[in-house]
Amino acid sequence: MPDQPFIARGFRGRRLQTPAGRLPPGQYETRDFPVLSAGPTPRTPLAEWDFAIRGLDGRSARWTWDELMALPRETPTVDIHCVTKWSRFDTRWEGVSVDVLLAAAANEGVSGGAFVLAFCDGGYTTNVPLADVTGGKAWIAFGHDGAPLDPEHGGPARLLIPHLYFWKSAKWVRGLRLLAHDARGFWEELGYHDRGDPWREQRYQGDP
Ligand SMILES: Nc1nc2c(c(=O)[nH]1)N[C@H]1C(S)=C(S)[C@@H](COP(=O)(O)O)O[C@H]1N2
Ligand SMILES: [Mo]
Repeated sequence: MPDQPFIARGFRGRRLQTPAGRLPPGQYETRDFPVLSAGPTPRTPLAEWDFAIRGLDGRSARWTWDELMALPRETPTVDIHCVTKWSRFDTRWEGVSVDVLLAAAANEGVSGGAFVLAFCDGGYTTNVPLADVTGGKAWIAFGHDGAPLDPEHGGPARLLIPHLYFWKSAKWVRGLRLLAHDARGFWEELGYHDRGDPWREQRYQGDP
């Protein structure tokens, strides 16, 4: 008979020693990587996959998968915070900075306003201020923990905006629509916050 009759995957049976000051209010640390998806996992062949930045006037910049792979990459290690209250520390990603894509789009004359709506395979959307995806704070991530990003976690590519609640990190992302005015995405329409800063506990519409 085994020492321990039953251990759920990832269950550790003790409280983690979470360093003070690293957890946003109301969060707890986990070492699991839960999957939270509002629908089935879409499977788009890479040959059909592209990423687009759509400007205000209808123009857009577009990258095939191979073109995205040819861009300079970064390997951020970041803490992530889900609005359902779990946080994971030191998650390791590989991706292209959104700054790189926006600069290339601007070179092609694709411009927008102060807001962004991310769109995805499967129809998910989420809105963020432009300032939250510029200045080295957001990536189109296609690697996690040294391996290609698992489809459950948004592969082939997801948005990664670690300083906001994780619902803003749109899985299976296919592009960013640049907007002059904020337009709510999937969870925001259902009452979640337009910005979602975990340090200010911006969980729901009406939170500060
Ligand atoms: N396309 C898409 N992206 C999504 C979601 C989703 O349902 N569909 N869920 C969001 C939510 S609520 C969270 S917490 C994270 C979960 O990412 P994970 O499944 O990799 O943990 O993805 C976010 N991005
Ligand atoms: Mo979430």
